[in-house]
Amino acid sequence: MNEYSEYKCWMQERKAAIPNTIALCLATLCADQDCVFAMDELRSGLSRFAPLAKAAAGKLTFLGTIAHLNAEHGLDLPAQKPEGFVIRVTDVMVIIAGQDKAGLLYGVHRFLMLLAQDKITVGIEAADAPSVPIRMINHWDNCDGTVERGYAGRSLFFDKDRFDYDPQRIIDYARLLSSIGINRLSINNVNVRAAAKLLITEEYLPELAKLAALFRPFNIRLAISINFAAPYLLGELATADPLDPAVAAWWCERTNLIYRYVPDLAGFVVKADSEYEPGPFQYGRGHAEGANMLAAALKPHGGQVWWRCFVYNCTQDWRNTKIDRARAAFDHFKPLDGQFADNVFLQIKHGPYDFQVSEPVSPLFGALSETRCLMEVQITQEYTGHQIDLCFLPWIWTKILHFDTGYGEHSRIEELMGTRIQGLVAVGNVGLDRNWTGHTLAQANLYGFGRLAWNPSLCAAEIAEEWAHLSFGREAAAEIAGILLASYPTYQKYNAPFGVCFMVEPKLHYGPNVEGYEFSRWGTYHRADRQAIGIDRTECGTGYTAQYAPQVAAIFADPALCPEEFLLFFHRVRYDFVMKNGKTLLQNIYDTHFEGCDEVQVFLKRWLALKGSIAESVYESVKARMEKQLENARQWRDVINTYFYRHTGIADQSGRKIYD
Ligand code: GCV
Repeated sequence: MNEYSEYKCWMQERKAAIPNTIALCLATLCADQDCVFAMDELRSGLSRFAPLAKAAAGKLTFLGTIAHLNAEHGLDLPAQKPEGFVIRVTDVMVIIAGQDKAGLLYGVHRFLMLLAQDKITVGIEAADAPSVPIRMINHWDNCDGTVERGYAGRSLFFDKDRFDYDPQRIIDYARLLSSIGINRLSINNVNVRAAAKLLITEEYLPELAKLAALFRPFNIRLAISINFAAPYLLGELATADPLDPAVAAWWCERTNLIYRYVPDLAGFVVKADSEYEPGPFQYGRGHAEGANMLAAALKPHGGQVWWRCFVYNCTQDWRNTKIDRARAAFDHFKPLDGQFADNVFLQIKHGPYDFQVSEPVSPLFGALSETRCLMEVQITQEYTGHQIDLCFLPWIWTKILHFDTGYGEHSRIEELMGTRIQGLVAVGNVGLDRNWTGHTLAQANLYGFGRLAWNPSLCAAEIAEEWAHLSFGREAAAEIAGILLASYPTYQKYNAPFGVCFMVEPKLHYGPNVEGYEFSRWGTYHRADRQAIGIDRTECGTGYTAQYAPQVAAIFADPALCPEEFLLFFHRVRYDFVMKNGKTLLQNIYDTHFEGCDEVQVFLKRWLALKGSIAESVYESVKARMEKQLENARQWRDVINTYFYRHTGIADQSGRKIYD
């Protein structure tokens, strides 16, 4: 690789000769109309590889659907699952075949990615298909151009209450997303406020249609977040009661109108009865009633409802130790299991709280047996460093995917993907910044999300190496992947200790504020005093552990067995509690905070050593962010250590500096 562009992410130019050159002559032998777009993508993708384009004597390239190529050209390509593909390279030909049109496109992208990693060789036969049908990004973009929890500039889609975008940039974004298998995208914030309420009116629908047309060829169907109260917010009815026939009829008509403009709209994302958003509770109705009413309107059009389970009491009294926010999603939705229409998907955050740095997997995934759901993760780094601090999220997502819910056979989350769990959805991390993600290395999180949604069995190291190779070339890849892979454990060390959540600056959610959420209404307490910290969530406490399968509950409920990263999430523990390494909880808090900060210093040194081996622009921008990260880690270290030192009066055994 000689030219590096932050804009091109993992689709860099590779003008230098590739060792095992596969020469292609771009005459497709497949007459299938569906091939044209994939062919163009292949052609433009190959233009990144100069020697290939110039190849005189090339191989013949077959592109098409598997059925078509087998029937017309006597091939024996094995059938794949929907959206799957086969890549076959022989002495005389290259075949890229899709199970369907989408699969063909994904096959083209995989071919290009393998080529860029020097992995296309004669004799290769690669077949692959996604594990789940829904691989979605949720944008939290507002129509005024701001992005809720966005750390990469303003919205790609909106400005000043209008659709406002550069079509070429949208096409480039769509290409990036389709190269990693994303097939759904919701464009607006789940908090549907101000002008966003009007996205479902004819004032905005023609523009929505134009945007959808840009994504469509890339097999990406758009979705929108809707406001449950739209019938009265738009001034057309006096109520939004889901059981009122006039409301149901209103949604049917409105949905019909939307589909006249966007016939392949994927559906509606709904945040209802959550953090002050309206919902069925307002009318004494349940969530199944609300979701099913919308599902009925979408059904004739093949649309779906993604109904978020982020429903909890956000006006809690901190004095009340009986209410436990962690219980909320299960308590609300488990009793409704089996009551949802077949085009409703419960969209469940991966943990019971809210994208915290260390929280267990939500018990709802294992417990729901009759309801389809999606797992929601956050690529945007709301609690994981705002795309200032380096935090490679596939590291944690793979751990989540390996979690064994303990319900029945094949009960690990990754095994439920494709059955009860029908998809992965993530809050996106992209904005108008030239490098898309603010921190250039945060591109790896977007890439990793797509790869895991496609194949939840991939490991974090594989993803890091693949991404680093594609983005920076083979030489720097191992070192950059190494830094990425160390980054989450490091972030965990200097953040809130051992499964305590929300020790962050209120509203901003960056930097430490130990008691920032301690006396608030959000249900986010650690209740540290002079002797102990943490919440007892066992049967003797809030009873949250009982939401898990019995054998899983037994592990979480026993402080000796509970994974230490969640110790204070599940237990109230004295500072002199002895942990697995033989040291007290307090000493472990001190140690991890000193270590975390030291490790950031090491990242910076490792990065500085890469000078000259990666493009100057990315070298400098990442260096600047790492310097800020170091300041943040120091602040965390000192605030946390001082807080616990002041509470306990017990000094660090190693005599390191703790401010008093
Ligand atoms: C879109 C957290 C975030 C909010 C977000 C909410 C949600 O509370 O801080 O910004 O709102 O989650 O997921 O709905």
